[in-house]
Amino acid sequence: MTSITGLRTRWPERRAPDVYTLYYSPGTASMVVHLALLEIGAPHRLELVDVEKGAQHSGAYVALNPRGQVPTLVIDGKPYFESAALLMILAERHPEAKLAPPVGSPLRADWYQWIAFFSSSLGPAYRHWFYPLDLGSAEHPPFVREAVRRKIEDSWSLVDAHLAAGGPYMLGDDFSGADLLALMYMRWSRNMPRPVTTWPALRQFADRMRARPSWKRMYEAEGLTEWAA
Ligand SMILES: N[C@@H](CCC(=O)N[C@@H](CS)C(=O)NCC(=O)O)C(=O)O
Repeated sequence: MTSITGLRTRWPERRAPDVYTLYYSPGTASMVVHLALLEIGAPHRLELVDVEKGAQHSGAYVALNPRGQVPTLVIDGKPYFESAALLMILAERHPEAKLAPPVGSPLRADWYQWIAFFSSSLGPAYRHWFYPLDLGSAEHPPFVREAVRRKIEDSWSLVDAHLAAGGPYMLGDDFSGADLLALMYMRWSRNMPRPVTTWPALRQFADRMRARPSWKRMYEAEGLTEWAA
């Protein structure tokens, strides 16, 4: 339409709703991304990667994710990997969902700190626990297993003390995406020598988070049954 000034009037562009495709495997590192999508209410498509059958190593999947791991999130036609990065990307693209505090705020700094802690300190320890082949053996020698166990449990002791002093959420009073990441890693401890639910503040946090609708919907969609009570 042409206005009286002779300039072409530009109506605000109508953006199609964001549609994401999440390549996932139930209960794995894709869980935090799935939870974030549900918290946001973003339209998304789930594509199952049958990790048990080695589908993550198929040529078609490796073309999307050269690491041959889940998750992969396709955003506007481009695939991205690393669960914590995907969480941060989604938080940034959907500020209204409040998965991240405002940029520049002190809480934003806390948010970065905890996301980096979970993904770069705790995450690799879990990976060592569940994938001894990464270090070259089908089973860890007892001293390695013990060291990895201790690293995971020390991390949870730190988070338990943090929540006890400044909870109920990782950033204090308000829920954020950092809580979704914490919850995913917490669930992975359920069959370990010391499950997180044996720490009092972690137990309370887990119960609070598992009451969220996103948790129930994710459980249904991924067909999970355990650690739901
Ligand atoms: N740092 C990666 C770790 C991803 C990862 O280890 N995914 C596991 C499932 S939890 C996987 O794909 N396992 C299959 C394999 O490595 O073959 C992330 O957080 O996205």
